[in-house]
Amino acid sequence: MKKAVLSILMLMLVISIPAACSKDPKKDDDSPQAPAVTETPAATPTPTEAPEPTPEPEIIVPAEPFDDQGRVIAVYGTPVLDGVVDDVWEKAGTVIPELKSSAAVQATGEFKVLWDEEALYTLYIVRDPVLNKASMNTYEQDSVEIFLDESNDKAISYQSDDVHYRVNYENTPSTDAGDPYRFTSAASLLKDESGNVTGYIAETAINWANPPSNGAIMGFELQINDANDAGIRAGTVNIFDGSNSAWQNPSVMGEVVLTGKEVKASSSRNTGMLNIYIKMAERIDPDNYVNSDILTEPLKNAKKVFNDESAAQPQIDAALDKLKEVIAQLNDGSGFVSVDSLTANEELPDPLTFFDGTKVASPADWDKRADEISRLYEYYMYGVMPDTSDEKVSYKVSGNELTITVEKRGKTVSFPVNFSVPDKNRIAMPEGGYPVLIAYLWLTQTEYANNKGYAVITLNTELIAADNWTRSGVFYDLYPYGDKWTEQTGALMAWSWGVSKILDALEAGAGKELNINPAYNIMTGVSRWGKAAAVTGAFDKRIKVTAPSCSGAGGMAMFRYKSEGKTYDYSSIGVNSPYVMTANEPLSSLQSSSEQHWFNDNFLNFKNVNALPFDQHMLASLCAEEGRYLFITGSYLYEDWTNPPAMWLTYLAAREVFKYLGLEDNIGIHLHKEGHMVTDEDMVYLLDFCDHHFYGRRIESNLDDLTKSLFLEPANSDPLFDKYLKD
Ligand SMILES: [Ca+2]
Ligand SMILES: [Ca+2]
Ligand SMILES: [Ca+2]
Repeated sequence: MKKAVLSILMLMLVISIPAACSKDPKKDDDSPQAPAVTETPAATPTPTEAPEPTPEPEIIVPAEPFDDQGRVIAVYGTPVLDGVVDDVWEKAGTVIPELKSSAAVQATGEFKVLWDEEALYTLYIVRDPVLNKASMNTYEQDSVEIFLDESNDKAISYQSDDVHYRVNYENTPSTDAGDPYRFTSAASLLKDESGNVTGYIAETAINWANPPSNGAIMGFELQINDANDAGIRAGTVNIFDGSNSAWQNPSVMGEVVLTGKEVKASSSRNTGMLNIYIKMAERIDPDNYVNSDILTEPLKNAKKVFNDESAAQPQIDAALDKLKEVIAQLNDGSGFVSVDSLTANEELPDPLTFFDGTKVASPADWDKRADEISRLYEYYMYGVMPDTSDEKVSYKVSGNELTITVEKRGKTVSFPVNFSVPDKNRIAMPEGGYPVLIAYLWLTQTEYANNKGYAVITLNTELIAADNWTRSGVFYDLYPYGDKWTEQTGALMAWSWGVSKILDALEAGAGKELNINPAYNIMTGVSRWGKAAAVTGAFDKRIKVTAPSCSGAGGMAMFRYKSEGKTYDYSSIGVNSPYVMTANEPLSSLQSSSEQHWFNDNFLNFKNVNALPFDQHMLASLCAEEGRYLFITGSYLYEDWTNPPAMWLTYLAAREVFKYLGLEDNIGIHLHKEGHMVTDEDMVYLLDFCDHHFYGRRIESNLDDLTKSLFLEPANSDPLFDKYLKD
């Protein structure tokens, strides 16, 4: 019996794995669904229907939904993942989730939980009069979620054992944290007698990382996302998490206790992970690797062991280890090792030491090292800036719009940008034209900048690369996102390409026409566009001043520096009680389905920030060059997610490289009191900084302020900060 169930489960794994691989988002919508989703073998049973009479009914007494500690009880049993409620679910208690985040929520549900040696299984029966999946944000679609803290250590941010998955009513899965291959699902629609859709059923499985035994307790939460007919999430329904923060904070989950396994029930063979890796290996395109033949034998052996009923656990584990080993050794010809082969290091990597351990010995060496850092970022994180040497860039000016046209190998794309130039009759124009602030999206202080003698150009990034998984926009029209790392450019890098085209157009004559001097440019943006601004300045050496604002993780915040849970003294900015930092944006959030398109595929393989072969002071140091500047801004208050102390650390550590090159004055930081934005105060400092460095003008601001922060105060001291403050 177990064998039959397992083989059906395996079949389901085969069917749903392509959809489960969120790394290929293009396929998400079109991938074939498990047949059970739309064509259930029989009329979809619902739990309220009376069971069909059977000749010898087995009497099953369902478990209680909760134990006396309030934990959800998972009962031992193996369902088939097909979107149909199997008999085995009757063993499990029915959990009725009662925490609704909003009165507008119409969905109600029932959950059941089972487990065996392979996986944790959940059944969701959701009643929902309106099913909608129009939103680009998967969590805003009608869908169900599972959160699991397998080691139950209740960390306040996602660690490698914490996972968070989702599946919508059409069985499209998405992963916010964890290995997408570990999650499988099936879904089917609930209909009333007239055939009207009244809700849906979802069955999911999470394969264990570490197979548990009876009595195991884990962090656990289930959630329904209820979309309204406008495609917006009306709210959520949860068992435990009334704060709606389990997606970023595993410690708010409730718990599940695993029960009911009979001691002699099984031989405890766990082939789940082996199966997952076999499927993964089978999906690898041999053309993408120069040594793909190393996979052949280990894969053959793994399949043999998997199909051999008599294979013991050590043999299964050995086959899995070997398969993992060769997958990690696959060589894509980049000269870089796979993410799994990188050595984890808690220490900040040294910008002045090459990847192979050689020290940078001279400023000329630094140029080579900077080149290496750029290539590390292109390979492991942001994706490649493509070779643009055969592009032809032209432009047209009309009103306040500059339309830029890029032609490459017979393909042509165009996009407009808006500009605003100071009035020549009021504001003296420097020789060569006005300096220009280029901002992603918009700039609140455009009038102020114009009055100070700065032109402003704004770029709508959505035209360059859509801010979602579709990999669409004019950039991807010219450089389609592919399977090979050399064909993968994340959205932040794609947006940067857009800025480079603005500079190309200005240099090609638009600058002269508009009274703009393209050599005197400043690049800025806020939040995700702050991350992008940092990338732009790092990769286009024509950017004179790089000014990323509130950029946080993936931007100017050091990955390896966590400030959450730490206490800060902010009394000098009028905050009286100690300021306790809440969650910083974790790696898993950048890798989630709503943000992963900012990066390439390799970046999604990092499970731990310590494995990154760089940290963000190295991105910052790519601006360290004669005549180039870095001006970091951020916010002290209510910006815990962007991790301001980690941005201060990035400043301190990057300053070492600037110092090494004799350019200490070319880097500054200004953290304002509050606001996820470029504030007026930031802009005064920024333009004074530029006036001073560009033209040697007399300015009001004290530029020494740009070397200071509240994190210098004794109560906020940290040995890591101090290390950079010694001299
Ligand atoms: Ca089923
Ligand atoms: Ca955990
Ligand atoms: Ca709904």
